[in-house]
Amino acid sequence: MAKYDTKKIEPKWQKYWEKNKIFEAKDFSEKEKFYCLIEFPYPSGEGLHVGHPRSYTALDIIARKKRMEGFNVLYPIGWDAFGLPAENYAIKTGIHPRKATQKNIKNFKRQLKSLGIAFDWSREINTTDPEYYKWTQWMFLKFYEQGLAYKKKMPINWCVTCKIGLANEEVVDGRCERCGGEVEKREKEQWMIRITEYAERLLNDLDSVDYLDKIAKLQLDWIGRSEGAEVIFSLAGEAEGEIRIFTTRPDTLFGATYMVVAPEHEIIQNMESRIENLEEVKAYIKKSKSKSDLDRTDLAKEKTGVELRGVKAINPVNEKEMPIWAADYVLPSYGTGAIMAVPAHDERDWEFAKKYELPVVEVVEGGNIKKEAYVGDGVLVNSDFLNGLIVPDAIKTIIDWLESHDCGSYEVNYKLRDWVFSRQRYWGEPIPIINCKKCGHVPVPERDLPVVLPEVKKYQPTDTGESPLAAIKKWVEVKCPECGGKAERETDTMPNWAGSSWYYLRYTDPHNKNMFADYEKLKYWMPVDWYNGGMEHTTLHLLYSRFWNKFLFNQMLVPTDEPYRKRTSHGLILAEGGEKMSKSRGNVVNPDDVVGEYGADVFRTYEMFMGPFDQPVAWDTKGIEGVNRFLNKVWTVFSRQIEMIQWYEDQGAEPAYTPQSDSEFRQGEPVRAKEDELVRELHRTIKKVTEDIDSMRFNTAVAAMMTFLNSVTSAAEESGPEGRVWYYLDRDDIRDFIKILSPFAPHLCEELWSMLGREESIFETPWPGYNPELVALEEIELVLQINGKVRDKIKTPADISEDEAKALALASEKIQKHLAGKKPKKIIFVGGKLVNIVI
Ligand code: ANZ
Ligand code: ZN
Repeated sequence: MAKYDTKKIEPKWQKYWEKNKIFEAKDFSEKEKFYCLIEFPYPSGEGLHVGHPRSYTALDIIARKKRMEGFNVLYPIGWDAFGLPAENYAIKTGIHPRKATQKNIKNFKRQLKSLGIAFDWSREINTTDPEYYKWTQWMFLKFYEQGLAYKKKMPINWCVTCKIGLANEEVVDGRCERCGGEVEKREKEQWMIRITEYAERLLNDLDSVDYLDKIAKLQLDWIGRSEGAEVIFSLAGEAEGEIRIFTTRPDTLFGATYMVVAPEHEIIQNMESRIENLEEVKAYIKKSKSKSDLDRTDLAKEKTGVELRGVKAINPVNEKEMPIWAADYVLPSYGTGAIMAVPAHDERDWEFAKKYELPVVEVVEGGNIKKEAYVGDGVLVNSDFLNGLIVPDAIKTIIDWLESHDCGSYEVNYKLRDWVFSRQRYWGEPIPIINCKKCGHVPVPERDLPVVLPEVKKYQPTDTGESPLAAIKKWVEVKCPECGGKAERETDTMPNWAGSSWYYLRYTDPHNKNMFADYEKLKYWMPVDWYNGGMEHTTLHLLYSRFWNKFLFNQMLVPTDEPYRKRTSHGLILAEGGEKMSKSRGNVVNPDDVVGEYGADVFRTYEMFMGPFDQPVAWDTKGIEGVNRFLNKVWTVFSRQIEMIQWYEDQGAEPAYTPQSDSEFRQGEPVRAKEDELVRELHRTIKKVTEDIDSMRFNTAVAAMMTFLNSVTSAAEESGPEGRVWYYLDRDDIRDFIKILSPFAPHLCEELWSMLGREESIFETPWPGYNPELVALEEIELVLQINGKVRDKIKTPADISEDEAKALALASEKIQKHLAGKKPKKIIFVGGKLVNIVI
């Protein structure tokens, strides 16, 4: 018998699959399509992380099974290759990000191929390829044409020491990730994309897709829809102007005792001449600049603020004058950037009022506002015409009142903000706009796309906050496409999220030179049937790409409103012991080492076996040893059985039968010994693996196959004299078992398959069915007790009914003996387990 040699088997089948194009998807095939997608990786210099293959193997298993079930499967791969690490590496070494990226891709590709993942490599894409980002730019211009891309002053993170703008991920605990220096907010004109216009649709259409509950909920929370009212407060005395606030609790208007505006609010600038303590206010504004939004709104953090002395607002319901404060717990970017404070019924307002000794007026009964804010429901008090109403009714009444008095209206608010689409960086798609003094922002004409990233000498962002592109005069200075006059290119580049917002479309037609994808191909392939990715991408990437697709759908450029029919997520892989895997901790497991030691099939199967797929799980060397033993045993048992079958066939014996004893064997009329039990177990295993794959319970699928293999070997051990090899499964049974294992351990199974004398790839053959009768016939040992003491055990079908089980129990001789004529008081049945007779 040949040895299980992964170093020989695995490359052999990888080459075979590639040469025979087994995993290439066919456009417009008659078969039903199935589009499987994983989040394409960023090709980092560190190479593949063991976390990547968890997602890729899972969908590989699904893709391979779907193919065997007769679908035309598309399972593509590509590279999301713009981004900071390559750029920072360039800043350090001077090596062009393109070069570094190419090298990293080469390494990733080698690693992925060594894992035997059934990607359709003919559709490989790369977001940094000008042929690709030409279309990213083209789509940006569509947004611009439709008024969804606009420029606006926005705060950016500015490192005071490095004098450069930082991406959010470069700000760690409010400090610059590179130098540890102070980071402040600076205003800069940025390109924005109006995703908020789609907020309602992004929310409502969650009903039409099949996302894991926790994923849908995160999307929902991120969009953050709130219903309430906008209320207008005029300023007291001579002061011109008003303060608009958003509240979800307009019913508490009579309990509002002061106003709070964000330190960034324009009212402060407008009122400068009236504010008596302007110095103090300005000092406060400066201090709050360095805080993150999270720090500002955290309930646990101490609230701070400063009163704007000299200006007051008027409460429209009772004409009372209210002080106005600036405090950073009010964010400039939510609602209107200002609130009415109702300390009796809002926790943050309550704390703030206590600290600064502001009045607290109860307007909803039910709590103890001396001790804490009462946020619950109840009956309105101290509220004039609202008195006696319960909260929901009071909300309706007050909104009517506000609307009829022209000082407010019903309002829906979203947490979702417009998408900041500018980066002052080099390694991204140039924004295809030309800025002309006369004509304003002029789109680069379509025929001039792509706007290719020029070569630069220095990748460092400039100390004016502009992208390094701004320093390349030759590239920046162009003629205005409209008036022909002197103009300048936009030097901002797009964020990392741009290219990944539409890549799933490009896979349907990756080599198209005339369009981002042919509409007919999109119609055939879209939507993606199953998309798996990390929980960390649930809010940004998932939302951006849904939005992007919806926009293209509106433009009639894509055929479906939603890009992904189904979305699932995998848990993280942690280091042995449960810590996060990281270079600095020195606990990173390198996939190359695992493949080198155990082979790809063990690696893949282990990653599926290590724990529930959607949960975080720690790497465990013992666990991988267990899987290694399992696959080695599969090899030993089945290659031996196949050899045996071959031997019997060569003898002219009927291969479907197994000799029960030496004498039978000699007579040439063997009887198959354990057929019923083993075959039944095989069918149960097929059913379980089939269902488990569909619901991503890969770990229990592997466990079931392990159990089955144990049954096969123990059946062999129980029979026949020592040293003899018996077989209990016929060719068809072996074939079926190899098939259900094949998506997990494709190389090993393909090898066993070829040993069975089959010419085609196992992945071109149908997925095995199971015989429902055999599955239903499962037998269990039913425990029979009297007063909780075990008195007998009998074999019954697993699905035995309560009545039948009770009857059988009472019929048992041993039970009868112990009952000794006594009448049972009660008989308890636990389905599939036991009958307990109480006397
Ligand atoms: C008065 C009030 C009384 C409020 C009350 C709550 C309870 P959600 O549900 O998250 O939309 N708010 C409004 N704009 C804000 C901003 N820019 N920064 C910080 N807080 C802001 O929350 C809406 C509530 O959050 C609003 O309703 C407002 O406080 C506050 F008994 O207004 B409420
Ligand atoms: Zn012009």
